[in-house]
Amino acid sequence: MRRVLTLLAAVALTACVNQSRPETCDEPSATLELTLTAQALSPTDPAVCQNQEVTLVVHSEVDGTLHIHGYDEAVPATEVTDGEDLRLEFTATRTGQFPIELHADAAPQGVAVGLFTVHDR
Ligand SMILES: [Cu+2]
Repeated sequence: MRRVLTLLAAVALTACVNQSRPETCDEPSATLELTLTAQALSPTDPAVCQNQEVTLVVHSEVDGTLHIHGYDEAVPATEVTDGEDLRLEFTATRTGQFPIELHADAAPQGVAVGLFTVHDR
């Protein structure tokens, strides 16, 4: 009985991980729309799949600099301006999870506002 329960738990866990994969994983490109405030990114956990051509459209409500730790080669630190949209286009070659950080002009110390995930294919 215990064995059956363990198996069920394992199946549930796998289903959970699969659900977190973006539905657009098989498509060559992915466009994500995000809203940025001084405290948070929304949604906070943008995710794509490896080798997709990614476009991040960031509607900013704050002045500052945005960057993705560990993805600096593909996405250099970029200025954001309150009321303007920032468009970042890059290829998601590296898999993993990368903190998205905002250095607001009003509070230059970095604040982690989200987590960018690149799933394995
Ligand atoms: Cu930083």
